[in-house]
Amino acid sequence: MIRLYHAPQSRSFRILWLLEEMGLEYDLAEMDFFDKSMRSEEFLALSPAGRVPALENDGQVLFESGAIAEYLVEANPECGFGRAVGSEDRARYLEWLHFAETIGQHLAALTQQHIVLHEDWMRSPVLMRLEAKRLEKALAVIEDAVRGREYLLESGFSAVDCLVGYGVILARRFVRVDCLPGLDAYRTRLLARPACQRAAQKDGKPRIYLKEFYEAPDV
Ligand SMILES: N[C@@H](CCC(=O)N[C@@H](CS)C(=O)NCC(=O)O)C(=O)O
Repeated sequence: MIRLYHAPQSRSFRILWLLEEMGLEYDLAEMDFFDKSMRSEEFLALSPAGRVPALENDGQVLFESGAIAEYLVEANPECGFGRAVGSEDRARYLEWLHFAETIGQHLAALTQQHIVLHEDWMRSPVLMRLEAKRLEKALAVIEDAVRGREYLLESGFSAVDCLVGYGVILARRFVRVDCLPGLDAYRTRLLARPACQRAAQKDGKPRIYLKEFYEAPDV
C-alpha cells in the first residue's frame, strides 16, 4: 500500500494530485510544518532532510517529488502519465520534470520573504521584486509551451502537468496573471480536472498562503 507524507499547501500536493490522476489506492499521512513532527526521528528516517513529499510503498521509501513521480509512473505504465525512453516526447518530458524545481525555487524564496519572515525588518524588498520578476520570466517559458495546446506535451496530459502545474497554480499569488493570459488559461484547465479538485479537497486546512496576492513592496 502506498503512503504519502504530505503537508497542506506544499510541494507534496503535486504527488497527491498525481496519485488522484492515476487512480491508485493510497493512504495519506498528514504532516504539520508547525508541530515539529517533520523533525521527529521517525520522519527523518524516511525523509532525512525533514521535507515533504515522502512516499512509502511496500517497504520502499523515497523522497524528492520528481523521483517519486517517476517511480509512480514507471510502476504504473498503463496510466500513461510518463514518457518512456525513446518515445517522441521523452526529452521535453525530462525538461519539464526538472523545470518544476526552477519554478519551485522562486516560489520557495517568495514564500520565505512574504510569509515565513514575518517582520518587515527581516525581509528584503529588493529580493521580493527580483524573485517575482524571475518567476515571471520562468512562467513565460510555460506560457510559450502551452500556446495552441492543452497541456505541456504535444502527446497530452502527463505527470509533468502535475509537477509544473502546481507551481503555475501557486504562482498566481505572487505574479499578476493579466501579464500572462495563456498561462492563466492553462491554470484554469488544470484546476478543472476532477483529480486536481479531489486533491484540493484532501489537501488540508490552509495554514501558509492566507492572502490571495502577495504584493512586492516598492524599492
Ligand atoms: N525538491 C524537493 C523540495 C521539498 C521541500 O523543500 N519541501 C518543503 C515543502 S514545499 C518542506 O518540506 N519544507 C520543510 C523544511 O524545509 O523544513 C521536492 O520537490 O521534493
